[in-house]
This record gives sequence, structure tokens and C-alpha cells, in this order.
Amino acid sequence: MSAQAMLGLGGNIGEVKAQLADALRRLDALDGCRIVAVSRLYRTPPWGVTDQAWFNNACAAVQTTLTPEALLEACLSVERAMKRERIQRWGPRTVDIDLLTCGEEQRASQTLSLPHPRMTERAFVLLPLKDIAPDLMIAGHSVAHWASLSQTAGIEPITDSGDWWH
Ligand code: GSY
Repeated sequence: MSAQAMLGLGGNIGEVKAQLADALRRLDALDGCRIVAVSRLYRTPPWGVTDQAWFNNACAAVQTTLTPEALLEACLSVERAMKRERIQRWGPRTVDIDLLTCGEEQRASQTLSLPHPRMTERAFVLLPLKDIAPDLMIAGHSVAHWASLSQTAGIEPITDSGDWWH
């Protein structure tokens, strides 16, 4: 069985573009994981703790034979291998990989919620995701619809295409 999953990536410490590209290449190299689409890279104002550096964010589509739990563990293992730093909750981090959706799967466990419960409110997720999956349905509405409702002030693409990670 194979499914298409959506990932959200972000960071605001270090050489963020290079770090996110490295994370995508590491995921693509894993058994059962193939990156099939990547959004443009965006510069985004910080959400949550606003007194911190601006982020770079992107989304990627992964064709995977992994279960959602195994894919989440793969994302965490890439973060660990890259020695992810996260100093405080909602605060600065080198690389963050969120599992947003995995096919039609739904989860509500301690460790995994699918679709990601806050993705419909976060423009830093929705604008990149709209690049690669505008018609994907989340909680009864398309990604393009949720994006049109979101607070997009300050968010801008900093690459022309989705090939920045190669
Ligand atoms: O879970 C996402 C980490 N994060 C981000 C982010 O990736 N982008 C922006 N713009 N703000 C954020 N706040 C947090 S926490």
C-alpha cells in the first residue's frame, strides 16, 4: 500500500535553506519515502512566540509505503540526525518537520494527530501547501479555501520554483 503524505518544514536558526534542503534529501533517501513535490520556499513572520527571527517554511508531498506512525518516526529521526535544536516551545529551531496529512488517515493519539490540528490556521503552512496541493481537502474545505481565510501578512516566496532543495 502506498499513500501520499504532506509535510510542513520550517526553521529559523542557522543556514535554514540548506538545512531544509538537507532534511528533504535525507527523507527522499529513506526506504519507502519518495519526495514527489516541493513548494517554493517562503519567508514567514514568527507565529506563537513573535519575538524571534523570521522563519523559512516549505511543504513537501511524499509518496510513502510507511504507516503514518512510521513516517512520523522517520521525520523525527531526520530531525535527530540533523541535531535539531529547539530551545523553547513555540520558539526558535534549526529544523522542524511536521506530518500534516497522510492520505485520508485520521489519528487523535498522544503522539500523532491527523490531519495536523493547527494546519488550517497557519498561513506559513497553507501558502506553501497551496503551491503543491490547492485542492487537498482538510476538514471539509480545500487548502486554497483555508489559505484564503488565513493571515498572510508579511509572507513571501523567496524561490521561484520548488527545485531549491536539489
Ligand atoms: O511548528 C512550526 C514551528 N513554528 C513556526 C514556523 O515554522 N513558521 C513560523 N512562521 N512560525 C512558527 N512558529 C513555530 S512554533
